[in-house]
Amino acid sequence: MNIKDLQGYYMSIIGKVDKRLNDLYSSKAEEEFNNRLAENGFTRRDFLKWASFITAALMLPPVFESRVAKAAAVKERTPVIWLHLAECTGCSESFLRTREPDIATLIFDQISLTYHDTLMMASGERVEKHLNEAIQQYKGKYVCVIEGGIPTRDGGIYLRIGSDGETGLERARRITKDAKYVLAFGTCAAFGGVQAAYPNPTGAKGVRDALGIEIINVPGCPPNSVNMVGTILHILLFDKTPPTDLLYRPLWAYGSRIHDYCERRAHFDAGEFVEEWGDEGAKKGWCLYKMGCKGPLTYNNCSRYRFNQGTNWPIGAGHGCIGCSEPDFWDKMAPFEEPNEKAGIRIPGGKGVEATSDEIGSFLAGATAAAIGVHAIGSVIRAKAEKTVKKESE
Ligand code: FSX
Ligand code: SF4
Ligand code: F3S
Repeated sequence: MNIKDLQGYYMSIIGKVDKRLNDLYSSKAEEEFNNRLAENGFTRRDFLKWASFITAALMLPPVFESRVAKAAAVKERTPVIWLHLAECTGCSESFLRTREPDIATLIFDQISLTYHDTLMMASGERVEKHLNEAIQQYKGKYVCVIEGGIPTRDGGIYLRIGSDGETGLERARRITKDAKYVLAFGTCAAFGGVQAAYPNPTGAKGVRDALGIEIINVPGCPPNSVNMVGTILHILLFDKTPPTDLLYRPLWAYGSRIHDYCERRAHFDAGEFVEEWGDEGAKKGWCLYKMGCKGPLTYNNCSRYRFNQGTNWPIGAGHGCIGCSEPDFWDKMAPFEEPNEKAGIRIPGGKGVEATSDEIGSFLAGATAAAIGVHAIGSVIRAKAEKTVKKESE
């Protein structure tokens, strides 16, 4: 499916959504929800404004605004089990700085965050017990959110979690097995992330590759909160995963490039570039392409929604996009502060048009192949080194 087909697709399933919401709706739940909004200092109007914002972000036709609002008041909440594997927890940080209604309202009222490694007060065996009970109680019904890559080398021994020393690989396998939906939040969970960067000593992989299961990827290092909240809301609303691109990223969030909606785009088109950090162009907010911006190669919507409740984003802060929502970006987008000459981006003054998405696609595929090549070389060197070590210890 193409990004242009999204609205038609959603209109074609609107009848099913209405039926589902009518079945799940309860005036009591709505009353409770309204009370909670008031307790948190929000008016109904604030909430409807937010519903309208998220409807637009999800690329739903405007007739869905009232349905998004209604989804908040369903009687059955969706249980969410949120795991942390190999990562930095930046994704949760980004999520916690979500738009209004604040995280407490969203997490505790619209979804039921049954388990979250980082936000929970408890620790140790009590937590393990709680996790196991939640899995049993919500078997086949819960959404499993995973943050972090999965070390797979040597049976996954490079990541152990919990009082039993379970490996991340075992834990992810066990907890995703009975989940209704699995969402990979962050580039680490989606594609391996920083752990998987060359030389990838722990054999880290994204969840789909490590476990061989169907999941939705919500990459970014970290992803913006709109993409995480929106994906959960999509499931609440439709009981369905969103249409995705070939990398299993929701099209509504990852269907266009950073460059397409960038606030500095007019400067790119006018051939006005920052040539050096701190120069006149930098002060005037000109395009960062020559300083290595990978916005023309990166599919994500940060240029529209920014971070920290819309406060700012990398390009707004004066640095180029480093392509953090693309697979293997640590390897294939580097060096981060130089343009990638091989990407085929034509800047004004050349042919006057930037590369087409087909050209970018083939560049990215090539770059992945190149990155795999580097990893393969790394493996050969490592295998040789391991042999040498083995020989020496014999
Ligand atoms: Fe990775 Fe998220 Fe980057 Fe960090 O959990 S995507 S290192 S922002 O925190 O996984
Ligand atoms: Fe924006 Fe980067 Fe594109 Fe320039 S190259 S317009 S800074 S996304
Ligand atoms: Fe990442 Fe680029 Fe957005 S670096 S946060 S995809 S602007």
